[in-house]
Amino acid sequence: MKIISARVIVTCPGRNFVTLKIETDQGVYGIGDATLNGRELAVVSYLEDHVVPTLIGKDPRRIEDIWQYLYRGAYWRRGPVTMRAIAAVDVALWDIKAKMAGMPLYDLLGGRSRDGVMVYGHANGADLGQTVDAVGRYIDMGYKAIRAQSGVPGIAMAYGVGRGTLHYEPADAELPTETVWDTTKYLNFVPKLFEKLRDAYGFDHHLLHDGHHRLTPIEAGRLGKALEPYSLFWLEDITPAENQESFKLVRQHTTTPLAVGEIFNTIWDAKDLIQNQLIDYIRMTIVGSGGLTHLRRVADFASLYQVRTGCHGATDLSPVTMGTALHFDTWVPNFGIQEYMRHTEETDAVFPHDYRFEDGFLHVGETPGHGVDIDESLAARYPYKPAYLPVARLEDGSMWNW
Ligand code: CS2
Ligand code: MG
Repeated sequence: MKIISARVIVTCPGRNFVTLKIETDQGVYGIGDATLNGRELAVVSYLEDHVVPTLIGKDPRRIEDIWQYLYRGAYWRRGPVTMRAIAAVDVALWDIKAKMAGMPLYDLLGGRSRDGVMVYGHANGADLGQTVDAVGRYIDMGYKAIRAQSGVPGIAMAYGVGRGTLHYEPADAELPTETVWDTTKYLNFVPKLFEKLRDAYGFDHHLLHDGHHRLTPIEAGRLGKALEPYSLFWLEDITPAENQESFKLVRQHTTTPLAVGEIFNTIWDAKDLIQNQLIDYIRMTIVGSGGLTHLRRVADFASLYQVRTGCHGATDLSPVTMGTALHFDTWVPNFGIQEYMRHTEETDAVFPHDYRFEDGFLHVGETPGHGVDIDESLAARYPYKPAYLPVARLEDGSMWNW
């Protein structure tokens, strides 16, 4: 069996997506997601100029060997661009293998560990009242778990407050939007938000919050401690994680569960956090971490330390990643939760899929493969449109973390 073509498809049904389509001499094809929000074209070039030429003629059944070839063969290892390109190839090959086996991907991985995948949605509002109402809407939609992000008094564009109610797309301009951040205002506000939410809805639903890399470790410990009365499911990205050891400082001060990893791209970014049990959930994703081949290694390693999965699932991860992640989530023994930021109808039309939401859970279909396709003629109607993530500065103008 041979790979006869590998094509990169860029489409922008409301936001940019990069998809790799691998075709074989047996007439079976697979697709993989390679989207890197704000840096899409870097991955397009990495794939088209440096990966695709090496794939033609290779046996698509040799998934592990091709993964090792692309990882070790690049010489320059790791990084978000490299690992997304590898992920796109890896997922397309797993899609092909499952199609050839006539199995939904979860079956090929080892079968079901659960009937459905618990997901969390994104409730947000410009102020505390609107956010409380938004959480109520998600409860009415049947969600068991809801992330709450709110505008913060005195902060013009707080993280996670989107345009509209169901969809949140942070990449909002042809050059990065400059936002202003103030940690004191944020720290004074967030405990009030969760006190209000628990007063309004009680403790029967999981509540989550994303700190989005904004705090120092001691500030993170302070917030985690202040939120303990409200029993969060997790506090995410509460401090930058390049220095994995800094989470020891956070852990010393709080029992609020910690989640991190959406910007990680190999196990090396998370190894110390996991083996020292400095986190409770690992957020690494299929698209961001070199595909299924690498992410299941991360999950197995995490299971040794009772760390569970909590895959990132924002709108800028395509339905191909969501579909593949759901097969992974359906199989993985140490599953925690799956983020589910809904895609727009335009996006869902470009990427027809068989997964479905029901009563707070997502369910994979039984289609052989990962159950997601791409409508190339529809995709062609949405040309690439440059869009960048915002940047953040402190009130004195210093660069900060968005
Ligand atoms: C966020 C994302 O979903 C999340 O947890 O951190 O919205 C993140 O900001 C985007 O994926 C960045 O493109
Ligand atoms: Mg996040």
